[in-house]
Amino acid sequence: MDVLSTAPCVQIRGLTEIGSTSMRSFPAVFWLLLTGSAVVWGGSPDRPPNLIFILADDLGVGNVGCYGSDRYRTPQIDRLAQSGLRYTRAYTAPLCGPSRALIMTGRYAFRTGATNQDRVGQLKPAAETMLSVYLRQAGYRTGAFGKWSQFPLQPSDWGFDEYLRFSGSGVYRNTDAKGESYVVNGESRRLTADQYMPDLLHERVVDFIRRHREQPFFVYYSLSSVHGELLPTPDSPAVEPDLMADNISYMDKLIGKLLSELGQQNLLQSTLIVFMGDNGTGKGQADEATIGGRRLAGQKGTMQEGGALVPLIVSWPGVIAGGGVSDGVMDSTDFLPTFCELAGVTLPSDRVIDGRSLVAEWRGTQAQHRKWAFVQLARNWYVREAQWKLNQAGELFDMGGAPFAESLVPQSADTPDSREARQRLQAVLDGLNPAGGILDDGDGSGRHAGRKKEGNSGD
Ligand SMILES: [Ca+2]
Repeated sequence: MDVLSTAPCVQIRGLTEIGSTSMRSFPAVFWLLLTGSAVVWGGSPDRPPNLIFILADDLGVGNVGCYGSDRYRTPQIDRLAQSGLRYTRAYTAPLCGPSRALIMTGRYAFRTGATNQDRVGQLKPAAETMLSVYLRQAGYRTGAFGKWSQFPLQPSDWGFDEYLRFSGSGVYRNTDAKGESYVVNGESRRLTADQYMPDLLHERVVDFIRRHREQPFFVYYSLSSVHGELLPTPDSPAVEPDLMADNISYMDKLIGKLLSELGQQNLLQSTLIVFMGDNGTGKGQADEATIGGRRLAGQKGTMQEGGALVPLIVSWPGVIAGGGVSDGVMDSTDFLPTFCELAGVTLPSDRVIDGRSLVAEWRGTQAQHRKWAFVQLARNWYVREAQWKLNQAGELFDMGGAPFAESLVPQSADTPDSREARQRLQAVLDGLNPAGGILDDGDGSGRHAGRKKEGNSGD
């Protein structure tokens, strides 16, 4: 993993230089945050930060410049990383729906039942509460823009004040059947021939931010990019476009436009931006998403690093120090308690929240907020430490060669270190007890419920 830590970032002017520079005085801010003697949130007194959660689709670490991608260039995302903190051990579920359920509920799949794509579609607001509900209760205006799959109902049923959603995944133009229409706050609209969904989403997000800039707001910006089927972007050459590279570049450009907008609105100091991938690079793209000439082990949908390891960058100039790289393990259940802490929301006591808040790590008061991440898809799961991984079958892997190689360590070959790790991680799994929770009833692929295909659960 060291390779991800040392991957060269494109050096571009940090975001802290845009807008106010008064928040360069970190110690004072930290002290106030630490002592609680005054509520100061990144330069805006008496107000929690705005939260913008940008979720890219099927974008793995090998697709991002500052993670060392050989082939792809992402100068704006790199710039975001330079302004904040980049994680090299961020984990989530290796498929879209289960991954998004972790983010939104803060709870592991064996508790919510979201073990496969179809089952995510059966989540119920009466049983599970999304992050958006807690934030709205805390006074946030909440907006969801983009992909809503594989969640059921509409974003408005889950605590979002406003939304624009399309059907399925990877919608770009109306030439694709799934792109013929989209829904805005319950109203179906036609996507016209001259409209490009990524631009439409960007415009909608900017409009939402402009209208709610005086309040704390939460934007769940769920991109089309870069889920297939990929189409040429407005910037693609007419002849022989490189669809993956072009789509990554266009996504990157739009993120740059959003950062510029926030700078112009003087909102960078009062806004936490999270950029994350929802799972690893897809199978058809994984061979080209190399880092230092090497392909990751596995890809989207697998229980290897290429499935659940994702790019994660957080930026909040004035609070999170710029240019940092965290090798601390985290998983995507951590966002809910993190955002709740920032919003001043007490976590519910009637259910287990698996995530752990990242806020202390960001403030620099705690080096590492958790020692392990838990990853599940269908009936497979593992717990992952920095050096080791133990799965549901009791197989221990030495992850020293991750994300490119994972070495099975047979019990007969145990060293004192591996024996300790085996016991330590087994104790974590025993404590979680996934087998005692809601068991996956799907076909084992993580896509379908029932023993055979049930509807079109997307990909
Ligand atoms: Ca995905």
